Amino acid sequence: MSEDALPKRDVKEPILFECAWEVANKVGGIYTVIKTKVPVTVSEYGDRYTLIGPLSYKTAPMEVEAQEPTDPTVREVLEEMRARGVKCLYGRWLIEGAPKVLLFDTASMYHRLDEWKSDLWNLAGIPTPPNDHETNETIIYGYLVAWFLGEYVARQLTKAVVAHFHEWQAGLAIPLCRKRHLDVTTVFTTHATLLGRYLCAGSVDFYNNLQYFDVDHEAGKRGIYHRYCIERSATHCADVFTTVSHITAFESEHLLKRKPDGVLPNGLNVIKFQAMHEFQNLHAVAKAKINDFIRGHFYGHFDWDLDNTLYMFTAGRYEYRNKGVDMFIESLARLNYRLQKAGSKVTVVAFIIMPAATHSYTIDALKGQAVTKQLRDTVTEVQNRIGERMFERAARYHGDGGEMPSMDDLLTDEDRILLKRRIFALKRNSLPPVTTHNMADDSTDPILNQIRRVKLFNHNTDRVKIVFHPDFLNANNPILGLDYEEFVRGCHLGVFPSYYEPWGYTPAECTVMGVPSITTNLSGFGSFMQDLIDRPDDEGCYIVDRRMKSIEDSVDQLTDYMFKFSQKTRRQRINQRNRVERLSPLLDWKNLGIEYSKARQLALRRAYPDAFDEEDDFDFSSGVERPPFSVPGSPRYRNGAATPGDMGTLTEEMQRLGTNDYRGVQWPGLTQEEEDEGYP
Ligand code: G6P
Ligand code: 1S3
Repeated sequence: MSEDALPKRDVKEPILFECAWEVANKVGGIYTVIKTKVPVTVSEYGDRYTLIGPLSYKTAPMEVEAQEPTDPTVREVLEEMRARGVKCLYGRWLIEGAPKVLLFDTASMYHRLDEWKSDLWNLAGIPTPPNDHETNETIIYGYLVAWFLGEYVARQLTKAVVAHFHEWQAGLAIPLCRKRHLDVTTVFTTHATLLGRYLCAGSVDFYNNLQYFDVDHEAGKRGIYHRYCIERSATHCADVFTTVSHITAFESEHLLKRKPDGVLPNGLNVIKFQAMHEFQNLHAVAKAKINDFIRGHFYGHFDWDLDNTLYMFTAGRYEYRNKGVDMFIESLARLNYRLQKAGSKVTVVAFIIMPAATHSYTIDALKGQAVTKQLRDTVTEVQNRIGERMFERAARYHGDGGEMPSMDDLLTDEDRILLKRRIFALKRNSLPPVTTHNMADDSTDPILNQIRRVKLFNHNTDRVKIVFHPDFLNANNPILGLDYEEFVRGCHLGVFPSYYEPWGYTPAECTVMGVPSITTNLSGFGSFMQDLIDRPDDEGCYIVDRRMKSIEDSVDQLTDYMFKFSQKTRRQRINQRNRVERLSPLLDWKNLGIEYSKARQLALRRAYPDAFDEEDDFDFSSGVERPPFSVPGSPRYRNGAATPGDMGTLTEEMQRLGTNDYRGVQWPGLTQEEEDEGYP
């Protein structure tokens, strides 16, 4: 059939396939993006929405309920693919919104890897080395998705199909769709760039040299040239290219050589409590659990007041420099000095929650919890016995005006000895450990080494104590037995001084739980908040300047934020938590989901321009609430910047303008001399 003879596809009710390596497969932040966004996407697309991911036999049975496809075209395509040996699971993802999912078993097609690799080389000139497992998975997944989409659009000819891909691991299908001229329109969203992550983890002055990197050379030097080619071809072949923040848009323009069409900020599925004070109560309950851990961990040296203690924390993937742990520890050392010098009665316990290779819990950490538990049990026993005796004495009253029992009668010698034994068990010759686990690489671990360098060893005189928990949190752990969410609620301040952070879910999660946080203007989240709120500091959203300030000045600024926070009264902290929590709507998918709608609209317009009238404006009426949203006692939002991913701004104005038009603080300008010199 000639192209003219093909029926026109309906762009008003398109079909949507969203593809990502983390669909029903938790690896990192993209899982959170996809999973939390599902309810708004389902409300817009209903059964026209399907997610496509890889099939992990370990996790899929817990995440997905198998079902037969209701769409006859999908059923037909899958039957055919199965007949040719493809294994897959189709069903409902068991999360809020219960979307349809299709998971492909990449292992079932490994025998075609070489064939597909040579096809990729012939088609797109992308080379692939033999032993890169992640790339092999990417190729098979990409070819399966492209195969599925090709068969689908060849059978279903009436509706337009939008295929949205996240990150390079899912992006390979995009050049395949383009080269095969599949009648789908594609959106590619990158959540970081491969080169950016690698370059930042080294000791490069990344942001000031972005325009000078010889990208092919740098990728080759790091052994990721083939991956970079996949990422770059997905970027260039997509109808619409987007990132998660303006800072990553800026980075992408230089490293991937395409200016993004738009920014799609990450949201969360915000759950509002009936009563405002409910989240404050949750803080108090969770804090009590952290208090229990502290009594155990610091046994023998626990000589401070928990009512005057603040819990600060950082958490995330163990990327020492990228996540700013280096800056956090240095600032903690300075905070310790300032608190000591000021004679402060406040104690700050700083937690670092970053999974690393470990052997097990340390004996010392386990013992601490055991001896305090024994003490607690003994006190409960003694307490019960005292109660019994008191009751017995009181019950024998017969009108003679008998006296109250004395303490000596109630607390026997036996009880005293038992209690003393438990107290002696709390004696300890060593300092409370800075880590809860035996590290696999104790002597070379960068976090431990820096703690050693700044000498934060949990001395009694230290006002800042450190607990490095190199594992995920879990309510069933014998040490720090809380789930991550509960732990965050119990803390007072999250500290995330990242150097490389395309978005950064950790501070966003703090915000919706009403926990103040510190981020930087190099993180997508930090810049986003700075862009939306006039004075973010006043709202409990502190932003360290890591763009225009020297490292030394940024460390001082971070120290200052933490010191000032430590001077707040309880009342001020409670007020600040209320203010932070009020920012939640800014991060709610109900408001941010519209940016995804815009991206899809743009993709449809680009693929089917004739289906839209000249005056036809984007139709955003479907299901998503538009800001300004109702926020009680609302903070001062910046004028006109309520939807920072504004597609119109980026596609129309920004294509025209230079690089410095990205939202957020300006970049340091280069002198003419520096411009001429280029990247050293
Ligand atoms: C919440 C609770 C209060 C408690 C307070 C402690 O607001 O509702 O009952 O006093 O937390 O706050 P703090 O910042 O000292 O942990
Ligand atoms: C990326 O995960 P990461 O921690 O490796 O994607 C996340 C979701 O978009 C984002 O929040 C994070 O900044 C990126 O770095």
